Amino acid sequence: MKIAILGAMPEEIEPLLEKVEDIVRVDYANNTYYKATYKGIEIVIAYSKIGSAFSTLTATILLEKFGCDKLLFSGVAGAINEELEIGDLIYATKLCKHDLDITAFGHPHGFVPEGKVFIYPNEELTEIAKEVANSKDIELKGGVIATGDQFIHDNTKKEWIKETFNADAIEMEGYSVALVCDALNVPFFILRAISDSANSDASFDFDEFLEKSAKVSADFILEMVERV
Ligand code: 4EH
Repeated sequence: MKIAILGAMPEEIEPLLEKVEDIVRVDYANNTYYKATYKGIEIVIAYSKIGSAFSTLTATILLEKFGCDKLLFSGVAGAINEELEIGDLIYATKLCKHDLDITAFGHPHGFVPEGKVFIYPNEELTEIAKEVANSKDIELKGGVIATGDQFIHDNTKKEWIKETFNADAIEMEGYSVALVCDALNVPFFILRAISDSANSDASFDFDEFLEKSAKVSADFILEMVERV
């Protein structure tokens, strides 16, 4: 077994790199991959760079070149659901791509022919996450995560995404990573800790809480690795 742990930004994987052992750096396809072990388990860690294009590339390489047979995403997200506060953990029950739009041809938002509006993460990994949360007394919420190639910092846009997809949180990589794993039949799990509320304060909140929230997510992911 070899587990991929993917983030989008350096800050999202730094807390992981601090805790793993036997790190070997591999440079490939304009990115750096960190082979390592955690409690004897083989892992490969990388950050993709921001957005769906880069995260598609990195997820594909983690599975196809490095041979990872499970993928865990760790990072931060903007809150759409009013019940989510900065620092809260949310895993994806399903993911969609909110900016995918060929509605001009009569298709629903987020849909293209031969694609899916929603992609569903692995149930066993989700159960493991619930076990970790229970045993450590950590509050963990599940919900719809909407991905798009935009940093959302606007209430009108946020409300539209909430109404159109019933989304709870927003980010820029989850759906594309899910799409790669789904196509290659690799079990995956997407975890995010809230860094902002995707409103007019979002860019300030994001800068303030990125590191702290990224660590909340990374610490939880490492707990999961032990149980996978
Ligand atoms: O990888 C991108 C980062 C923001 S862009 C998506 N990540 C963080 C999740 C996220 C998010 N996505 C969309 C957190 N809050 C979000 C939001 N909308 N409100 C970035 C940030 N800092 C520097 C450069 N780019």
